[in-house]
Amino acid sequence: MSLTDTIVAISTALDEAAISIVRMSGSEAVEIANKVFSKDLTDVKSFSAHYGQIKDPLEDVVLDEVIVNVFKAPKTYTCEDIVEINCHGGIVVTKQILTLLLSQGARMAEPGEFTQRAFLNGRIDLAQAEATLDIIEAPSEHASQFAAMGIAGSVKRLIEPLTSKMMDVIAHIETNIDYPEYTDIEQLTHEQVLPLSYEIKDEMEVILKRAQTGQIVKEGLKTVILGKPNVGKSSLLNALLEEDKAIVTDIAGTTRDLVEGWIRLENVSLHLIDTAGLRETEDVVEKIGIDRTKEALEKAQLAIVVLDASEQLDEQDEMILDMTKDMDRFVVYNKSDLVDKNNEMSISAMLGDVSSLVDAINKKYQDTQVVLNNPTLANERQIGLMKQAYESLLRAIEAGEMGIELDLVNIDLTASYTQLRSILSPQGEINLLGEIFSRFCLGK
Ligand SMILES: Nc1nc2c(ncn2[C@@H]2O[C@H](COP(=O)(O)OP(=O)(O)OP(=O)(O)O)[C@@H](O)[C@H]2O)c(=O)[nH]1
Ligand SMILES: [Mg+2]
Repeated sequence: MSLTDTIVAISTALDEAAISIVRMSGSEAVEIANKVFSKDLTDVKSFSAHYGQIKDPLEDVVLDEVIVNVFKAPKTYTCEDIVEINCHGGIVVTKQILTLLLSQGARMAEPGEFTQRAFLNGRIDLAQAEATLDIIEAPSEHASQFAAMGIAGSVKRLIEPLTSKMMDVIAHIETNIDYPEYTDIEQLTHEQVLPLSYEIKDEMEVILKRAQTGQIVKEGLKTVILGKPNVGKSSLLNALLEEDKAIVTDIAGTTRDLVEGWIRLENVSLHLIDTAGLRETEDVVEKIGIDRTKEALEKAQLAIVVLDASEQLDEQDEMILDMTKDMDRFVVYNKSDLVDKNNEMSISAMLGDVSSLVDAINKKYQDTQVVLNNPTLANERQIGLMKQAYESLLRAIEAGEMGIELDLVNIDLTASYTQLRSILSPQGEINLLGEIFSRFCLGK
């Protein structure tokens, strides 16, 4: 697969719609378009739109009336010539146009290949490429907001100050070792290297902590609604979602399977899971449901334990409170409309009165606002590399504190640096020597 061949794909969802877009990228994009379009696009301006017809040159039939957008290299998404054909959104006509372009010399693009070219041609870094996928797949508004920051290069802005500081130290140590004759470059000492390392370590800790909160914001907080049968768990799910998602009846044991839904609160998105009420039962189906409840609880990041405010707590309630005592949880008293005495966490799912719970959740996750407004690592790959870089740095610090020679300390510093840089570029592309020597003008 050469980078210069011209690729084509249907960029919009293949479904009946007002418009579909068939996109080509590559050095022959304009030439291929010229073979099938009623106007010559050779000398048109970049970022221009052209109305005309798509014709099959062999059969001389018009397939569709279209608008063609032309973007000329290098200032395009892929850094190559791009031609986008905006046709009518019929499935048949869109496919016909694609087939026609393939027959005229374009190659079917692999999944993600347009973005891959943007990356290979140096227009975006690895983190931006990932963010492009993230914005398409974003399950929530928060996730989408995150991805948008990623596309704008926020991860790079996060990483580069760290790598830059680290490279200052690495290059200096390397120079001391390799060119001791350059007496005008001072010899670094442990007393200079260690404070700088501590500084970088502290910054990494902040980034890692934010990243964890970021993952919660992005994926939604996995929240299990738990309680014995009939306390109003499904009613609470429905009240939070403001729709009748789960079946509600006055029969204990109504919910048998997990019922899921998503909501965006002010500070956090919740991935809500309504569960089968926990109790001893001989019913086979209900038993399976209860097993699923327990599995869901193991994976959950937050539990909402629902109690019935109109009844005394019983053994089952106590058992559920005990099961969740070590995790993040909220305990709510539902059916508060049936009693006079209200406490802080009183709600009435039936009446849609759940504001005390929503307020408490927003309060607990108020930090997420900071995360949302600042660059954050976007996914497990990036977080994994940051953790590796952090651990390498800790090893370097430990060695430094023990007074081990700086050239040995530098091995772990360099490892940490490379791990950090791999967040933005594949390891193979990191030219360590080049980066070291670009710092010092040694050719004097
Ligand atoms: N008065 C009052 N009744 C409620 C409230 N919430 C739920 N109920 C009633 O309690 C009964 C059980 O509600 P569900 O939401 O099905 O309870 P559940 O906990 O999901 O029950 P299972 O799925 O069987 O475990 C229904 O008759 C609801 O109308 C409330 O806030 N106030
Ligand atoms: Mg239920």
